[in-house]
Amino acid sequence: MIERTLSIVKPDAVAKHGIGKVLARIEEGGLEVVAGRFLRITRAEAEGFYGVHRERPFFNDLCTFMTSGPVFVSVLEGENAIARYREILGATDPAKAAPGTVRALFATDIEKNAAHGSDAPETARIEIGFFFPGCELV
Ligand code: IDP
Ligand code: MG
Repeated sequence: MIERTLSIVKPDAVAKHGIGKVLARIEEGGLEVVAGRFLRITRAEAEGFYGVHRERPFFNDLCTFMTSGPVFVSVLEGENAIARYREILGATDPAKAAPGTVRALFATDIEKNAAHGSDAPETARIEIGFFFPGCELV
């Protein structure tokens, strides 16, 4: 099934000049970039975006990290894009991420883990609408 998913190249990977390297893996992985924005996330946006994690002990630090520098947010499209992009990213904890994945290559630790990918169709739809409010899914 052709899907769309939301990608964020997080502040740590942007600071390491990793935007192009992540995009290269996306494109080599058979996914297409169909929308993109370079921006600095506000505190309120970070808290809203990661609202499902509000009760987790790492929530405050995560929001501080996500607002610490610019990010590159994009919409990816392709066959099974949601699962495929999460394969390209690797596990949340870079210590557990498969060799060659974005997080194995570029992440610093479980928090500063280089990039975000949506985890399911419903969250992808919500997350895409969060940063690309005019972008209707067909
Ligand atoms: P995911 O990004 O692989 O879907 P989630 O469990 O949804 O992982 O967590 C969202 C983000 O919160 C992670 O990408 C990471 O930046 C951060 N995070 C997750 N677990 C921890 C933790 O145990 N300590 C610190 N930060 C964490
Ligand atoms: Mg997640």
